[in-house]
Amino acid sequence: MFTLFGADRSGSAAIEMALTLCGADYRLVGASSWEEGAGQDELTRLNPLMQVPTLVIPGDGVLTESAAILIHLGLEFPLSGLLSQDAFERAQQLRALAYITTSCYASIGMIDYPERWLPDADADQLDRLVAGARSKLHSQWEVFSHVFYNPVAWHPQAPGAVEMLASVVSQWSGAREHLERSRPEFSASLGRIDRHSVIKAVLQRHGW
Ligand SMILES: N[C@@H](CCC(=O)N[C@@H](CS)C(=O)NCC(=O)O)C(=O)O
Repeated sequence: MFTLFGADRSGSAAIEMALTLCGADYRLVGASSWEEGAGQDELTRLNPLMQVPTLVIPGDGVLTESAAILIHLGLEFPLSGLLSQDAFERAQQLRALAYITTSCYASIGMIDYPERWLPDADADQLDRLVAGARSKLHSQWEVFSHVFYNPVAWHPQAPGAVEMLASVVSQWSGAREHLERSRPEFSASLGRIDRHSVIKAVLQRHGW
């Protein structure tokens, strides 16, 4: 049994999708740094960053970092389709997962918590940092589409780990609206992924 610590409209949605695709048994604990409640102490004990997704795997190991969680599940459930069985394709999928988390997800952290980067800044400086990070985020998604929107890395007809993480992380900070204007084909492909039965059910549960 897996235990997933998560919150509505957060990155834990991608892990819910992955666990569902794997047919894995899991329970969901609502917890986050922004919602005080029973799960928060437990989350802090497991993950000192108090971030979600945090996943407790059978045997009580703690996994954080979306890319690591998705790769672990892909390896544990090789027939799930989370990762390709083909080493050449999988290499690009691992690259795409690392890209989304180190580039796009990292920019979201700056947009949501600019004071963590500029603790002494005034409101105007924080606003400028948020605006810069938002613009950077949008260009990071354009680069994603340029590099990964191809038949090796991107499989909208059978979404796996990359498509699930992209579907969720692109929901934030105006990325979808930006891509609709700047990369309409890639944007339509994201829309197709959102309609996959497993993904659609989780997106709906999260109110997207
Ligand atoms: N590097 C982490 C980032 C996770 C993350 O930033 N999660 C957000 C929610 S989507 C969070 O919990 N933020 C709360 C905080 O940083 O206080 C990952 O890839 O999973």
